[in-house]
Amino acid sequence: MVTSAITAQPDLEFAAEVREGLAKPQKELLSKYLYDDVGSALFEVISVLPEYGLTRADERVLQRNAFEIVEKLPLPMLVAELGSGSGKKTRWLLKALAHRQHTAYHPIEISPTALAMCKRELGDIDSLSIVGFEREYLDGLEEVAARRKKGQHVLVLFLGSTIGNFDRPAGLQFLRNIRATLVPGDAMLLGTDLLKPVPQLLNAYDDALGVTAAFNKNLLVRINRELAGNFSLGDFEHEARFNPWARSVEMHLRSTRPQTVTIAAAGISVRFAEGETIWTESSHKYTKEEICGMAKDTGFHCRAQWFDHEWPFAESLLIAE
Ligand code: AVJ
Repeated sequence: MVTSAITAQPDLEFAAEVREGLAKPQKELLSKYLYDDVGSALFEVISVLPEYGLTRADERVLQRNAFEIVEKLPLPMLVAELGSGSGKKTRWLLKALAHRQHTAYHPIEISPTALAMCKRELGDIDSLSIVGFEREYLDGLEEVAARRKKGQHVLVLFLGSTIGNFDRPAGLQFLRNIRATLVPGDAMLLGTDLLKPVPQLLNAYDDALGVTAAFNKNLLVRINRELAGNFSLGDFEHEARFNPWARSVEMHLRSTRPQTVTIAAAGISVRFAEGETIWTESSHKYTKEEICGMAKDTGFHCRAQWFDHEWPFAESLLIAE
């Protein structure tokens, strides 16, 4: 049956990527796998923790400057959001935009749960139609771009510093790929977390309540459940580190003793030395000048930037050249 083939596929891919990542000298698991239903719910909790100011800063900048941002956009336009999440922070911008033009909003998300949540959160805004795409970012963006009518521009929203999960070269490549789906005059609003003192960054990724630790360890729980693994949670601890060369905060899971873990559905047994880590996520931090440089290198120019000063964060409006 077709449906079983489709649902079987993601598991095979997950298994293959786990097998590959755990065979590397620095063991690694891809951060996109942190976001199952439990992981997404834990991230929602992280976003209200006092130590983690990022999400609130993003929302504040959008809320405070929504009308000014909209004034600088080339209307009429279609909106595509990459990784809509709950849709909460997008609300202000969409309200301001829908005030000016009837707006078609297309959230793009691989998680159907997140898509449904976003539709529920934003469904009440007047003059806004929501059509979501359950796709990878670039595939979804191509579909949205194909829907544009004559004279209509596309606005890509890439908020929440999601770009920070890419290392710098991959982030640039991603911006180039987005640019390739756009035409001159199209726009992207890019949210990025800015560099700040290291102790503040480390607290943000290692909170007192242990929510980030749970978010990180959930990846092992997920492997146990979905791939028949036997990770013993008590034998791994959460660690946040600042990498000064990459200018990123890295999350790791550290094995507290020598041990062997079996993951049946991936067909592997993996040895861990005491103290050895699995690298699960990187969150890169930027300067405001660097973002405009990245824009320039990828076929955009920086039209304007808005900042939060309580938790240094930037919203940059990039226009395709
Ligand atoms: C949602 C990717 C922006 O990197 O700060 C939060 C995820 N990880 N705490 C980030 C996250 C640990 C977050 N992003």
